[in-house]
Amino acid sequence: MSIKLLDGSTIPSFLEDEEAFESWIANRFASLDVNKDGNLSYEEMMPEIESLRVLMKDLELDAREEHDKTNDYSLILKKFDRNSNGKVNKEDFKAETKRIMLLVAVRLLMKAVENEFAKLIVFSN
Ligand SMILES: [Ca+2]
Ligand SMILES: [Ca+2]
Repeated sequence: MSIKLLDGSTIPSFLEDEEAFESWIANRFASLDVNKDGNLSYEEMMPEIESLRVLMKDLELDAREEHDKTNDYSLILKKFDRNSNGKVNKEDFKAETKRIMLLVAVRLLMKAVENEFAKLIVFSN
């Protein structure tokens, strides 16, 4: 399942379904953990970071300019690696993914509301 396929209203129910979320996280983690040591190195995190960057940019969650790309990567990585030991374990991964998905859900709902307002403005003119 891709985060991009979810809309603002399906994300919260998905997060509440602990079993579905847990197994989705486990699959995602396993596919990123190339050397199967149970931790994600910064290198192994790269595909995930890249897709998160794109997603956050799409949703205008990050106002930083393109030239700040390296900074973006390390900022996102730092948030995942909560105890700063250079590795992201499954609990770190789960907690931060959940946080980001909630952020995305809120942003999608805000966008939906903005679109509704835009329609009202068009109709009233
Ligand atoms: Ca690994
Ligand atoms: Ca860590």
